[in-house]
Amino acid sequence: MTRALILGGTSDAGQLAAEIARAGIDAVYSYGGRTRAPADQPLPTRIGGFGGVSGLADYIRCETITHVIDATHPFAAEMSRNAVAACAETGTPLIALERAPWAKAPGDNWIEVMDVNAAAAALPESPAKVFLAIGRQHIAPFAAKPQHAYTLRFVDPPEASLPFAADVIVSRGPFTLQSELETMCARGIAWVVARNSGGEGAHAKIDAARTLGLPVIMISRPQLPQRKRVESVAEVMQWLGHRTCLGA
Ligand code: 3Y8
Ligand code: NAP
Repeated sequence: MTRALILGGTSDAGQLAAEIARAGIDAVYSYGGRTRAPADQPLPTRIGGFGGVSGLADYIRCETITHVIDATHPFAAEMSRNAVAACAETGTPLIALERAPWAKAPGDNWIEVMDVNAAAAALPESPAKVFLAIGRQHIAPFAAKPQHAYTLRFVDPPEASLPFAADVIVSRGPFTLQSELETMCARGIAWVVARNSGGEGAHAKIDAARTLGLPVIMISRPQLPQRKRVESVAEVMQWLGHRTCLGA
C-alpha cells in the first residue's frame, strides 16, 4: 500500500500534492518551516526539520513511508542530500521533481557565477541600484559592498537587523512581468541578482531585466547527488503507479 512523503515548499510540490490528493493516494506534505504562513496543501501537512539524515530515516520508518518525492527547490541542497542518504539507509524508493534550469534567451545579459559570494564579487565597485531577489537566508556576502543601494525581497518581514542598509519588499510571489517592470523602473534598478531556480514562479524578473536591458548576475545551482529525477507531475504519478488526467 503506497504511503508517500512529499518534501515540498515549491509551486511544483503544490501541483503534485493536488494531483496526489485527487488520486486518493495516502501521502504527507512536508514544509521546512521557513515561512510564517506557508500555503495550505490538500494533504496532511508537517512543518519543520526532521533532524538530519537519521531523523528523516526514523520518520520514514515510524510513518511507514513507502515512497519519497523530493519536490524541494533546486537550492534546497541539504534537504535533497539528506533525502538521498535516508532513502538509501531505509531502502525507500526516491524520486526528485526538479524543474529544468532557466536557459539564456536572445537579449539576456547574464553574468553566471557559482555561488552567492561570487555574485557579490561580480557587482561593480561604483555605487549602483541593485535588486537582490534571492530571499533572506544568504545575503550576508553583499555587506562587503555597502556602496550600493540594495532592494531585497523577502517572503516575511525581516525579524532582525540586516547586515547592510537595504530597502525590503515583502512579497511571496509568484510574480508577473508587469509587477517586476514596475518594481525595477520605480527603483531605477541597474543590476539584478538571481538564483537559477527554474520554473515559472520567479522567472518574471529575468524577462523584466531583458526588457529593460539590465545585467543579471545569475547564481548557478548547487551540485546535487545522483537520484532519479523527472520534470513533470505526470511522471511522478506514473512512478507512483497512477495514470493522471494530465496524460502521461
Ligand atoms: C517555505 C512556501 C507557491 C509556492 C511559491 C517557486 C515559486 C514563489 C520564487 C524573488 C525570488 C526565493 C524564495 C522564491 C520563490 C515560489 C514559491 C518561490 C524566491 C515559499 C514557501 C517557502 C519558501 C521559502 C523561501 C526561502 C527563500 C526562497 C523566497 C510558502 C513562498 C528567494 C528563492 O524567509 C525565508 O527564510 C525564506 C526562505 C527558502 C530563499 C532564501 O534563502 O531566503 N523560498 N518560499 C518553504 C518551507 O518552509 O518548506 O510559504 O507557502 C515557496 C515559493 N518560493 O506556489 O505558493 O516554486 O519557486 N522563494 C529563489 O528563487 O532565490 C523568490 O523574490 O524573485
Ligand atoms: P535546505 O537548506 O536544503 O535545508 C536545511 C534543513 O531544513 C534540512 O536539512 C531540513 O532540516 C530542513 N528542511 C528543508 N526543507 C524541508 C522540508 N521540505 N521539509 C522538512 N524539513 C525541511 O533548505 P532551504 O533551501 O532552506 O529550503 C527550505 C524550504 O524552502 C524547502 O521546502 C524548499 O523547497 C523551500 N524553498 C527553498 C528555496 C531556496 O531558494 N532555497 C526556494 C523556494 C522554496 P533537518 O536536517 O532537520 O531535517
